Parts: sequence; structure tokens; C-alpha cells
Amino acid sequence: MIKLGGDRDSQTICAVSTPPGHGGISVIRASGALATSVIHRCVQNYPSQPESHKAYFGQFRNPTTQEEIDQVVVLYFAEGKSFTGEETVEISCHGSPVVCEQILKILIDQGLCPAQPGEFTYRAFMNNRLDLVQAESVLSLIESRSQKSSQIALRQLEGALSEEIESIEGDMTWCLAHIEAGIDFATEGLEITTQVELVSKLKSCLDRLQTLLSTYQKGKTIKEGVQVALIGRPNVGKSSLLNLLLGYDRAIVTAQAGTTRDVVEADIVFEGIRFVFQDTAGLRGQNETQDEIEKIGIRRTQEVAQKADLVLFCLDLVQGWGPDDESWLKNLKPQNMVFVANKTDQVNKDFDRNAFVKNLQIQTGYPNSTVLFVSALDKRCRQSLLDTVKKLCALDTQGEQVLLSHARHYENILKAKVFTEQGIEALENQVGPEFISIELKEALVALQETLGKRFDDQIMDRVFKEFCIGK
Ligand SMILES: Nc1nc2c(ncn2[C@@H]2O[C@H](COP(=O)(O)OP(=O)(O)OP(=O)(O)O)[C@@H](O)[C@H]2O)c(=O)[nH]1
Ligand SMILES: [Mg+2]
Repeated sequence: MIKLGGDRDSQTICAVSTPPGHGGISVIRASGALATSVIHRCVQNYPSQPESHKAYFGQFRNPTTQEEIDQVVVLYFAEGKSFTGEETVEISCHGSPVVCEQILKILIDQGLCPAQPGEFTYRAFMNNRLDLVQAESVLSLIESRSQKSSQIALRQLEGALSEEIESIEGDMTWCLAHIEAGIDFATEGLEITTQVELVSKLKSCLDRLQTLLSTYQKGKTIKEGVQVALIGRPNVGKSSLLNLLLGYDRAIVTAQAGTTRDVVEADIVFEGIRFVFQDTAGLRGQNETQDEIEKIGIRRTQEVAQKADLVLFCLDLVQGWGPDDESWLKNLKPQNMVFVANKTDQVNKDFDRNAFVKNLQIQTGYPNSTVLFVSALDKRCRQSLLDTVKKLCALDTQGEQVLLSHARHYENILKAKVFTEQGIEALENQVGPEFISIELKEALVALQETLGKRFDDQIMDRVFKEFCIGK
């Protein structure tokens, strides 16, 4: 567990905020009350009272030995005007790990202390520059691997999700205050209108919570990448399809059945969304395989198929649908699946695709299933295959203003939803204000914990342990 808070908060922290390695420049960040005085000692031309948001060029020297370390630009942010809320400096030096290490060592010798993972963001949170949802979005933005996921993170950083949660919290607090003030059950007219109004307001909160919850699957998938599994009998062309989808040869392809033994995974970003494709070991008849390696491979295929967001069940058009396919389909029961009928180049031009689809839908017992016809050897199939995969994942985000993408948010909103439901039920059953308020208070706690208005060590640890040093 990382140590944050307590005495630490009064210390001035420093860390290299750019990734390790050689580059054009690196940035070292320092935050806290000593930042300016230490830099004033180390950097020639850096004034004792710098102007906020101004950059100062100078030589960084070891104040003890006067040894020159590098030429740097120091950007100064005054207290209350920085990311952390504290006085902050960002030293841009030449992008060499040796330079960074020397500068950092000198800063520490001069009284600063090395920052812990996520400590700058933690301070921003503690100084009310960000709420917890926004703090988490900093990490999501840093880690985003596709345009769409960075868009979601940025929207969260700008406060779209926080505003929605805060607005629901406001309405629930209003309801709780009225309930606690006492619903006058004795006065008939007032009792009915107040109760109706309260129920309707709480139901609207419930709707909004439910709407948020319904965005989680999509938000999570976009954040983490869409897992697409290629499964099917040996030799139907799964590895060839993987290579086609990726646009380069990742997996070994041979005419021999049983070429792929393990799960072969690779990702691409297609139209702003990250797709992780998983090629798997071919599924033989369930009793056919005695080979230990192949058995393990098949077990892995099963796991991958079960976890995937989309399963591409691959077939060889020449061989069509067989009993082995049938038994595997029954065994795996994929949630979201399409059939990929491969090797279109191997059948005659007059091959009746409609009849094939109808037959397949009857034989498989999936009457509405989509069948994609492709030839893995034909590069022109790539675009249409990817278009269809993307469409099947239903990841269009035009309609939603905000999306849930963190497990922590989902768990809390779910808790808030359950307690709100129970509160409404209690209100409708007129069980007495004290029981209703217990439920609503729990719902509010869940919302406040999401935003970080309430927190404990466990919550802090869960949020900040994911960060790396310098963030
Ligand atoms: N004509 C033709 N051959 C194909 C097509 N797709 C794959 N093949 C061939 O089919 C054979 C098997 O292809 P793979 O991609 O290795 O098949 P697989 O499903 O990964 O096989 P396993 O790893 O053994 O389960 C190879 O000889 C490929 O060149 C296609 O669309 N048309
Ligand atoms: Mg293969």
C-alpha cells in the first residue's frame, strides 16, 4: 500500500514526469512550498519571486559544487494556479536519463522528497482541484490506447460524469431532507402530494442511475479494447483471418491441421477503437484429441471464447457445417457471435449464399445469426470484415453524454441504485421516514464515495495504486 497523507502532505515532492529513456526533452516536476526556493538556488536566472505560468531559461547547477548539469527551462505555477493546487515547477531538461537522475538527486539533496506513484494527482484531489472521478480519468487518459477511449477519459476529466453524479446526489439529498423533516402522514392532502412528488423525484434519480449503469459495458469495452476471439475447427483459416484483420502476418499458417496450439493475441486501432484479436487452437471433435498440448490449447480456446466481447465462429465453406461444429457451439454458447464463412475463393461463382445462410441458421439453432462471407487470402475483405465487426460490437457513442468505464464507479452506482429502489419501495409502503432515510443515506454514501466526497484508505489505495511515479 502506498503511503499518502499525514506529514507527507506538507513536504515538497519531486519526480520525473516523462517516461524513462532518451528523448528530446524530459520534464521533472516539483510541488510544494519549497519548490521555488530550491529552484532559485539551483537555476541561474530563476527569480526568488517568479511570475505564475512564466518560463525561465537558465543553467541548472549543483548549488554545493557549482557543477553545471544542463540547460533547462523552468515553468512556474503559483499556489492555487497549478494542477496540484500547490506551488509547482516543471523543469524541462534534455531528455537523458542521466541528466534527469542528477537533477532529481540534487533536488532531493536540497530538501525535496521523491514523489510516490500518483502523488501529484492525489494532491490535486486533496486540494479540491479534482474530484476522485476526475483523478481516475487522468490515469485513463494517460493509459488510453485509442481515440475513443481518450475521448471518454477527457470528458470525465472535464467533469461530465461528475456533474451527472452530483446532480443525482443533489436531488436525493433534497428528498432525504424532506423525508427527515417529516412527511405529515396525518394531513391527508399534503401527504398525497408530497409522497407523490418524492416518489417521482426518486424514480427519476433511479432512471438516471440506471441509464449510467447501462453505459458501463460499452464504456469498459472502449476503455479496455474489444476482445474478439476467432474460434473454429482446425484448418478453417482462423490464423489466416487473424493476419488479414491485423494487416500483417502475426500467426503461423500452414496446411496442416492443428498448427495453432496456443492463444495468439494482437491488437489494432480501427476507426478510433482498439480491437484485441485472439486466434485460438482449432477445435477438434471432443473425443478426437489425445495430445496433451492440444488439449490444453483447446481449454484455452474455451476460456477465450467465454470472455470475448465478440466470437467469430469460423467455418470452411467447402466443408460447411459439421457435427463437431455443432457440439462445440453447444458447449461454448458464445454470448455475442457471428459466423465467418471462409474460403469463398474455393466455391463456384454460382454458390447460393442465401441458401447456405438459411441452412446454417436452421442447423445451428441461431435463426438470426449473421454470416460473413470472406476469403482470408483476399486483402480486399479486410475493410468489410472490420466494418462488420465494429458494427456488431455496437460501440457507437453518439447518443451518450457520459459513459461509465471504471469498475469502481459501476459498483458504487449499482449500490446507489439498489438502495434507491429500496427507498422508493419503503416510501410506497409507508413504512416510516426513519426506514426510508436509512436507504437513501446509503445511496448517498455510494454516490459520495464515487466522487471522493467521502473516502477512506481503502478507496484511496484502490484509486492511486494504479498510477506510476511522476503522475
Ligand atoms: N484457398 C484458401 N485457402 C485458405 C483461406 N484461408 C486459409 N486458407 C488456407 O487454409 C490452411 C489453414 O489455414 P490456417 O489459417 O492455418 O487455419 P487455422 O484455422 O488457423 O488452422 P489451425 O491453427 O490448425 O486450427 C492454410 O493452408 C491456408 O493457406 C482462404 O480463404 N482460401
Ligand atoms: Mg491457426
